[in-house]
Amino acid sequence: WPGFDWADPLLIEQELTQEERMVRDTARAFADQHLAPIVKQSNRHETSDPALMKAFGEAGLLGPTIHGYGCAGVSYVAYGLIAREVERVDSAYRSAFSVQSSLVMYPIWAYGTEAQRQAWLPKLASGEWIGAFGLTEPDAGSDPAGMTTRAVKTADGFRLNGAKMWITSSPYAHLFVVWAKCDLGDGKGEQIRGFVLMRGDKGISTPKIEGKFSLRAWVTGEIVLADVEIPADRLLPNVHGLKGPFGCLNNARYGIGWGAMGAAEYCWHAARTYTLERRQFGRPLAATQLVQKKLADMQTEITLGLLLALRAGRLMDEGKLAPEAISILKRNNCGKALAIAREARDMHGGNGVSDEYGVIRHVMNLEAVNTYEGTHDVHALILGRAQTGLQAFS
Ligand code: TGC
Ligand code: FAD
Repeated sequence: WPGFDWADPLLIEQELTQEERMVRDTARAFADQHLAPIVKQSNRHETSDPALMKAFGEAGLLGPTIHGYGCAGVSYVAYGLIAREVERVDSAYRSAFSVQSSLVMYPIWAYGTEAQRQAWLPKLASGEWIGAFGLTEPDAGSDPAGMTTRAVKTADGFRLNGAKMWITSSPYAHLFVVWAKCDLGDGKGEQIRGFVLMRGDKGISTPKIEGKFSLRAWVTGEIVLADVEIPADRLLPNVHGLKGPFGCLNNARYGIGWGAMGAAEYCWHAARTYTLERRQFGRPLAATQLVQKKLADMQTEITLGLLLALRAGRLMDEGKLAPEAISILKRNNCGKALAIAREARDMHGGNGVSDEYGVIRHVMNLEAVNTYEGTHDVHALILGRAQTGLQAFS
């Protein structure tokens, strides 16, 4: 019988192509060099440096599945591996990466004109520009169809009014993909449409959300729109309706499914190391049955979660991954990662609440990760609807 690799029991490493391993190694080196050394202080003091996005860009990690426009053009599995390595350090950094890649660059690529792609994607790929994605509003979170932000057609463009809440990167952003209801006068009536706004547009402000006890290492804010006038070529013309923002969310949720496993792996390995070193009652904690059961549960859930992510990635690359299957991935892996992080925190005893050990930071982060991009329960309702044909949202 072959030997057992406790950290990779099902030899997932062997399922990766050479290119995927290379991308993963690049992301790991980037995370070790640029993210791990700063994360503790950044999280402790709730500070972050927007220049970090340029470092992501220089490493070639932004918008990685897009071909051309300064992007790497790699597989969705490779994209997932980047998310896993970045989130192994901190979910806030993966958030910055996900939003830039899947929620800002993707819609410009998928729904924009060639001129829009040429104008904006290279600057976002290099990290020279930071992007934000505005869907959620103060009174419309799980139910984005309830948004009240409106765009009104003017003689030479659009005027936008409204407010977006809980927007990753907004205080730093140069460019904003904002979803608003609009009647283009094309006979389709009022529809949700995507608009690209710029930092310099008159009437836009992006206050930081203070007092956030999750994802403290990267900024979150609002986007407030007061009579913001934009030219006509800022409309993303090739999509209308909720399938516009949801198309972006499919990609981002997929990446989060991988990323959450990176955070979970950090916590599992930390719990293993700590309980091997910590002695109570005259022996290592890791020599107790309860601790070994907890480690076995973590190992099992992470192995299953990574297999799920890998299979989803292969299907994504073949264009065969249904959005509902992405709900299984996002819901399972975020929920399991949060449970693992909480368990790892407990296994560290009192030290577990100190940021010296990192696990409490992951617990706090994963609370938000389990909530954004569709809460754990909203994904259950998506799956419930898909198997019963009955919607239970309202
Ligand atoms: P529903 O009737 O289901 O659908 C309306 C239209 O949208 C289409 N659609 C999708 N298209 C593509 N992909 C998907 N996943 C899609 N889901 C729905 C659907 O086919 C339909 O199209 P059409 O042409 O027939 O009009 O819409 P509903 O209003 O009943 O939606 C319910 C629900 C719960 C599924 C949806 O509202 C939902 O997913 N809510 C969660 C909201 C959410 O995820 N928000 C995320 C905000 S962004 C964010 O959190 C970023 S954090 C990132 C970070 O920092 O990392
Ligand atoms: P609500 O929708 O009010 O939900 C509250 C609770 O009610 C949840 O437990 C939910 O599961 C439950 N619930 C809701 N509906 C039902 C139902 N029908 N049946 C049963 N239970 C239900 N949004 C963006 O657009 N862009 C971003 O960049 C972005 N970044 C974010 C960053 C952070 C740090 C956070 C915390 C959020 C971010 N969000 C972003 C917003 C995020 O997507 C929303 O918080 C999320 O979709 C949930 O919406 P809500 O907060 O309004 O909660």
